[in-house]
Amino acid sequence: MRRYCFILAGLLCVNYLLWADVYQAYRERWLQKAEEAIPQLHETRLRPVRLVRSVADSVAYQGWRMEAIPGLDVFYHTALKRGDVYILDFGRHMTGYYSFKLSLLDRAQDAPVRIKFTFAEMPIELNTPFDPYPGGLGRAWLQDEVITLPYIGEEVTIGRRLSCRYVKVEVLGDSPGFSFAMSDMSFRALSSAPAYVEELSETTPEIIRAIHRVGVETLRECMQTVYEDGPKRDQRLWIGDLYLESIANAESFRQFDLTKRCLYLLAALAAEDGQLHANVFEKPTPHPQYGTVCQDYSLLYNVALLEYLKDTGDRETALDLWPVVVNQIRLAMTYIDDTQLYNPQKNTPLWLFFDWRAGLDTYTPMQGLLVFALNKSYELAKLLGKEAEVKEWPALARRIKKAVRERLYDKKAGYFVSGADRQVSYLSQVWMVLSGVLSADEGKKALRRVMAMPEAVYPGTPYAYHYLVETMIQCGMEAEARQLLIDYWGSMVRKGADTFWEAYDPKDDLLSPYGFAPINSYCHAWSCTPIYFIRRYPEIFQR
Ligand code: RAM
Repeated sequence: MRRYCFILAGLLCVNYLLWADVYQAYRERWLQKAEEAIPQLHETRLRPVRLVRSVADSVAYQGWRMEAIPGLDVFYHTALKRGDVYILDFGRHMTGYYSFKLSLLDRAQDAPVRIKFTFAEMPIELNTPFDPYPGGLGRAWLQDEVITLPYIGEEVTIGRRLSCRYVKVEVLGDSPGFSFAMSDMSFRALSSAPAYVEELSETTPEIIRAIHRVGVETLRECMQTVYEDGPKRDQRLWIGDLYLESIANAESFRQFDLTKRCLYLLAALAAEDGQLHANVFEKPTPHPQYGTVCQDYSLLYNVALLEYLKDTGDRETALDLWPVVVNQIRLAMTYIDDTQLYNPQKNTPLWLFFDWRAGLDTYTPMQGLLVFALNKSYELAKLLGKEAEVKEWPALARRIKKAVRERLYDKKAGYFVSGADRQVSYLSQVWMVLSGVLSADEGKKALRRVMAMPEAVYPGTPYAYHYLVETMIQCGMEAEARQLLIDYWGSMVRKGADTFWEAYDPKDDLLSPYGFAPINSYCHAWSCTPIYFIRRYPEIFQR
């Protein structure tokens, strides 16, 4: 009888684990904590600083540059006629709401006025037809709006939040019966970042100052009521972006409420089995992108929480969110197979992201990231006095490390390979260093070798380059790390970036993960991390 009772209790437990919402007891409070930490948005009112025109230029980034033209002083009194096109330059990247006013110049309005606005972060958005739309993401992210006004004179504000530097005005409908002008236009720019960022040391070269400036602008624009990935496109909280934005924020704005809000929001919206969703939305009410789970991002949440605790000392939050940390590891471990490696097929296959570089094999990077996350999560456990609860983690990490070395390291060549085709990529070496599988010395050799191989798969986004710079610093390759930052982010600055871009390959200006460069985000969260490097390692970057 007792035996049956045990079996029954066991079955109930399994059933509970399979079907229960593991965060049921916490969700409501977590969501409330997320709401309480919503930061205030600071407003700046901006007006255009010049009129410009697009000039096709094969040497310019993506084939277009902007040239200033005179006339802004008279623009507000100039009669607008059907077919007129003007481009207004606000002089900086802005995120917020656009307003304008039309006024009557003579006679009486006898027909509606129709105007098309196109808001652009980059010249390419003003010079590429949007339709027929070839992109892989929703067409309506592109920022073109047609407005028809039966009555003019009142200020009009476009309802959707926008992200741009340039505003193109095309007059689609006027009337021979009257004349009108655009008598005002302004932009209410929003950000939850405080205004101030400490100066760099006086010895810092101009190119590094410029990279820092652009990084700060990028982060400022992405800091809204969550860390957004891109204020133009996606406009939501992704874990991978959050991690990088939060470490850059810790070195600059130090707006920690925002980090806290994001950590709570992601936890409150996790799936019932405990797994975090890769991204969440705030509006109309907080909800996740159901079904989108990314294994590397789930694990990076743990690292983001650790860094938050180290930066703020906020143990209360870290303890509160500790169950999320444990669950990300528990769930990832269900993918470990008999070889002691992460096997993507062992359980429901999850998205392994790592970079937008097409064709990247993520098998080896995944092993490294898992060990990295185990190490960092254990560090967090120690800070919170939770080691006893997770005492098996160090041994798990050791087993994976051993298996990885035995199976994925090409000893003769001195680097790691990935997948059935034994792909050689920068990111495989990167994650093997960050996990501690490769020592600093071995890592240096592996990286130098792989980076000298023209056929090696190199990163396609600033997101992946971030980890490469971090790895170089860890391997004692300070000079190379500094040069890479100058070459990669510096070349965006030289090509005219006001804010750093989502995807960037110096060899391919039209690179787009979505098949259409205008839909790329040109102010992208994960690209802001030069701020982190420059401020965190002044001895490398500020001299
Ligand atoms: C895109 C965005 C975002 C990133 C994901 C993986 O939608 O660029 O920043 O985190 O992909």
